[in-house]
Amino acid sequence: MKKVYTCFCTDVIHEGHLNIVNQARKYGELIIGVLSDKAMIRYNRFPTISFEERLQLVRGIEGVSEVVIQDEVMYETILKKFKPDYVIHGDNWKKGPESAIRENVIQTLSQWGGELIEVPYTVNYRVKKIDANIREKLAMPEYRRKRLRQLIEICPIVKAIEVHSGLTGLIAEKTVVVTNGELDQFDAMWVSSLCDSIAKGKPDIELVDMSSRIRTLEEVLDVTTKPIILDGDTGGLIEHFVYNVRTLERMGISAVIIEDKVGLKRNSLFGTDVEQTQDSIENFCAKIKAGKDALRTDEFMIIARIESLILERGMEDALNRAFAYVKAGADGIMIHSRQKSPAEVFEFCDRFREVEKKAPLVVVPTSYNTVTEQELAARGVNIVIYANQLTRSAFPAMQETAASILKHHRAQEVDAKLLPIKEIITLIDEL
Ligand code: SPV
Ligand code: MG
Repeated sequence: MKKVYTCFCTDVIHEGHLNIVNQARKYGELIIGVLSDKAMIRYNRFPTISFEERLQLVRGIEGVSEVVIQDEVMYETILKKFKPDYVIHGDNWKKGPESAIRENVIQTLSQWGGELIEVPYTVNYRVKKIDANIREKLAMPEYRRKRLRQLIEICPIVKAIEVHSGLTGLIAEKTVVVTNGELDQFDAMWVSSLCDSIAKGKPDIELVDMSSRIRTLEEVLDVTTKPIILDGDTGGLIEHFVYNVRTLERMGISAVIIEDKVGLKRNSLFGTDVEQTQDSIENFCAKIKAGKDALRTDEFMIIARIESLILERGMEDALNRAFAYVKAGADGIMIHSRQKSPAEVFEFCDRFREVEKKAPLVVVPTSYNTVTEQELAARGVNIVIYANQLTRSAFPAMQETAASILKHHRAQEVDAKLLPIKEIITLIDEL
């Protein structure tokens, strides 16, 4: 009996999957790999059911001889283990990032003369509807809110990128790359106070108020499924903070990060060039406690951001605060730095982790941008935030376009650098 292999990474078995199974059985006995959570989130989407449930789902399909765990997006390791005569797959992976997986399969099979069978991908109203339903489910508050905590458990490091609108949200949601034969994408979104303010032409001084920040969040929530971390500035007055955390929690936001400053907040990257006042440990702990008390789920995270290194108050102060904030109930610590080198952040992480093994650590490597995700993960960092890069890339591009049109009294010269009209009008999918 010949061996046929396929891999499923789905929460729902539909007629397209059953078609693959029926076709496969004509060639021999079928082994189905179920993609692990860790691999599934790198590949296409976050699972809405547990890995165990996905295994059960596939085990329930008639005519499957074995169900195994596929732990990597690329098939190489699992194929080498089972050496199937055939791999069967829908033909939808010929284009886009998934073609890298297809290449990996063809390459591997060629080592023992195996063959790839591709069946026409099932696209009809019913299959599309099932797919859309899964996405819709992921966008619901009860799924989205807890997803950040789930990601922290699954990923070596959670990668968040700045968003400040529906459009930037779509970029965070949909950008997928293939590097070194592996697929990758962002895990979460950071709604930066700096970039949300800049998008409105305002300075980053808590002038863009919470009602306006919530409108930005709604825009992003409306068109994405990935979890959102809100930059909550100082959190404001305790009396206001408790209302705001409830609103955010209800909306399906996963976390708010508040910084230990009071009074007129200025952007941290100004450092000591402007006057900024750090909050007392006592007051800030009271704010954390009040926020935690106001919550109705244990999913939403209140993360405390320490500004001691920014304000040159020293490592001991930063560490004292970190331990105090965790004791007060903070669900994580963000340590911020504006040094060119990651050395002080590394020292903080090492010393923090000597004592505190579990509380998630968050960093924002804007100035120390040579640091890699792998180096940060090795120091016990759980979330890395790329806090402003989308805004910083868009601004010079827009300026250049405006200047070119002014200079040439027409738009032709700059056109080659722009998104073609055909693409801009189809950029956003219609329902
Ligand atoms: C933001 O993105 O608004 C931040 C990070 O708070 S920083 O700009 O580095 O202070
Ligand atoms: Mg900010």
